Amino acid sequence: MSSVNLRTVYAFAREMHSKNANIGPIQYGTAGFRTLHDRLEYVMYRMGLLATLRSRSFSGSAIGVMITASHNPESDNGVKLIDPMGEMLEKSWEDIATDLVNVSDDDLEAEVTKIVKCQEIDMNANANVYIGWDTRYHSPVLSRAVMNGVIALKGNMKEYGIVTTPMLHYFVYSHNVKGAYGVPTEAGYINKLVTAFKQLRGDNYENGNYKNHLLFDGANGVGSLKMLAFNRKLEGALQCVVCNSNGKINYECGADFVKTNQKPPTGLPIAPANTRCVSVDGDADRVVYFFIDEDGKFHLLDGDRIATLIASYLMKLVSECGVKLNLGIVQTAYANGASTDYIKNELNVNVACTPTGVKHLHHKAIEYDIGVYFEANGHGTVVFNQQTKDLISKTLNSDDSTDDQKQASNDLILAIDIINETVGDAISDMLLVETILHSKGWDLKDWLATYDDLPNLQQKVKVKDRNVFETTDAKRVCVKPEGMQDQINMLVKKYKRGRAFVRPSGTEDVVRVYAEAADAEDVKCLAAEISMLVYDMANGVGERPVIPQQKL
Ligand code: 16G
Ligand code: MG
Repeated sequence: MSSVNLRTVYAFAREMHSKNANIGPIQYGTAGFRTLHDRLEYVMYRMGLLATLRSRSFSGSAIGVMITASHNPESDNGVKLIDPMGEMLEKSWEDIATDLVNVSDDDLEAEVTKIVKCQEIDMNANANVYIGWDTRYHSPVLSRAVMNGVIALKGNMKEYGIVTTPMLHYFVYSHNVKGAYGVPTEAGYINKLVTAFKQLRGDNYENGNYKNHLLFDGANGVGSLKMLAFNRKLEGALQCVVCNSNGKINYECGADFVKTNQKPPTGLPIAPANTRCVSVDGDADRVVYFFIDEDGKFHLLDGDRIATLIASYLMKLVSECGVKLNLGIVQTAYANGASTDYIKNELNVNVACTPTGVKHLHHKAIEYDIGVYFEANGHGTVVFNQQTKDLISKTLNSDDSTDDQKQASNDLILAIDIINETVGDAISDMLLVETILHSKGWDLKDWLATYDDLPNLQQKVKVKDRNVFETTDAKRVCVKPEGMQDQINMLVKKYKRGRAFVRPSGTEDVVRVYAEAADAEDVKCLAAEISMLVYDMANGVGERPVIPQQKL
């Protein structure tokens, strides 16, 4: 098998990154491998091997390895692989990754040989692996293990050090398309986004109710460091005050905390009522907005809101350009029912629903000329196909276009430059939202007034085996255990505008329950009733959920 000696793979594994024989199997989940940091060294080493093989299978296109546990607590870490076009690892290779991680050290060499054979990999081909990590203190050690995996298979690597997950996606893609998307460096990335942002903003940084000031909750993660770097380039075009930049990652702060608890993070300075605030997660691929009004009430503007705001802005520009394009919004079952109604009835836009997990949304979104996809948790972006980009450029450069059409197409091209099309990107999404609010002259109250969210709740139920639950129809219908869906339907029917579903989590050992209804008290009861059902149908562990007192 050519110049690469696979004995090294085994020797490195045994001497440096050995797998404890007692460790149980783990799975490449919704967003890669994720668990306690001290159980991950052998996983990282093997992902270094796998990324090298994957790169060779593409004749040397760069493959990314991102070391992060995203919004999880500080003690966790994880790893996600990035495919050549900046997308998440293809499904068939997720299974290969799972198998590679679960073999013993002694079987590792044979498993690598098997992959090379089955995938017909030319071991003389070039291999390039791009490595990045978040701010967790154990990330540098784990990155060494990834690098040793690359070295064992004689690949080349580039360390990007501490970067956001979406930055690494951008670097991989920009490199592989030979700079056509942007310069694959941190400076190149910041420059691309900031240049477009400043041009769209013009010289007036304020407009109507839009004020040039916001608080940025960086989740004590990499997002806060990078936002400081953005600030240096923005030079006041956006007055963004970076908070939560050096405490425990995701601890009582960040987008996941804010969305799940429906309350503000700790660590923000006292600010006047209605101050615009934004929270990102630990690796800065999710973003949500929020504010506290003059009565002290907390208001959240989540991924559903961001999707509708972006879609309405892009539709307006497309129509001003005078071109016909098929724009669609992609959501998951977690999208608030009110947002789906608003998209269908007010925006008159196509809306699709896919299973949870960004890759599912991304794949659906690329079916549209312009696909806007967001999970309610704030993870999402916009994708444009090549014909769309060509059509917009043609409008800009055509002598037949009016000045208004040229202006709109110019704005669209700049908006596309702000967007990181490879994956959800908190900072890029935020710059786009700021651009839109600025152009509309809106504060967060104006944005909130577009529609009223239905009260909703998410709960977790611990059961003996979460895999007894099986779902279909984008996770909205439970097909196992038998009879479960009929009982959910009966409970949901009792409540005005009731909707609920259950699904096993892809990242935690729990079953998730989602409920919404017209009334906030009703939603608590519906969620509790469904949680009780889950508990009873599947041997719940710990305390049985109870129905709130007032409804008994
Ligand atoms: C991961 C996914 C996120 C999804 C979440 C669901 C990526 C990059 N991240 O964080 O999209 O919403 O898992 O978690 O795909 P759950 O299965 O535990 O509910
Ligand atoms: Mg994340």
